[in-house]
Amino acid sequence: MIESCVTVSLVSQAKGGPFVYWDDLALACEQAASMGYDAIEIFPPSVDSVPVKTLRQLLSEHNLRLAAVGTGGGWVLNKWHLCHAEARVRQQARQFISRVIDLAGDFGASAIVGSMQGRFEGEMTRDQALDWLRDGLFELGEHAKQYGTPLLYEPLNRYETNLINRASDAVEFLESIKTEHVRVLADLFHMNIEEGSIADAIRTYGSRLGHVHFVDSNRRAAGMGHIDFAPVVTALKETGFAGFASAEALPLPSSEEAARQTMVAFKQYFGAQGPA
Ligand code: LER
Ligand code: MN
Repeated sequence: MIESCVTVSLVSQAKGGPFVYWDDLALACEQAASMGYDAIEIFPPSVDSVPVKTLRQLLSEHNLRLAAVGTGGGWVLNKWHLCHAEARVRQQARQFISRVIDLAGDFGASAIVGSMQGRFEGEMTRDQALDWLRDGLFELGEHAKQYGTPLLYEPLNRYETNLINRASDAVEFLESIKTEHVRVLADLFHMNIEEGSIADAIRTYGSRLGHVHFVDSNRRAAGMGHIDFAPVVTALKETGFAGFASAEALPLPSSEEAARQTMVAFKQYFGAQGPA
């Protein structure tokens, strides 16, 4: 079964970013539940800043689950990433992600490695950067194993990373990581830029798919851009995907409207109850 999810950013420095809700966890949970969402995904600045007890209470009160926790706060606030030229910074990135895995794992949720994958620049070669990324994802995937939740690796478009942008390259790379605990996060916005066919790319990911950022071509809520969602959803169903389709979209024209519009699209493409 595919479940519905909506994103909440707790990183004020990421303003302008593609998150539906901002800062107010209680309001986000209340509106998400009232619209019929199954879960929320949070993007925190750090593990220590997450109000764990309040989060647990809100989830329970609104019958929501925590689907995933982003790690991009480590990049936004500290410029850490997994293939940084300095070993000390790569280690800080691993520690940051490892702690997010522990936080998310306690909720039965996955951590996401998006911006924290980094990029190569200067003297560094692409192969060197990919070796560091591979080592990092292997170690962190193995760390996630204890929670029974895969680590989610998110290929990004060319303007955000020069490492891996397309499904075919991502699959080849993932096959070189000797762990079962890393799955792909397919973000439809990035894929719209990089793939010839988003539906074919989803089939390429197949059983490696762990999570979807469900959003339109212009990063607005699904239905507000020009992605043809019918073949995308057909491909998701064909692959047997049973994770979360998460609204990671700009809060336009408002958070509430972006959440509502995504739910309209979920119902249109997945059926009356939303994703299923
Ligand atoms: C960044 O563009 C993105 O899509 C996020 O999900 C990664 O943290
Ligand atoms: Mn994304």
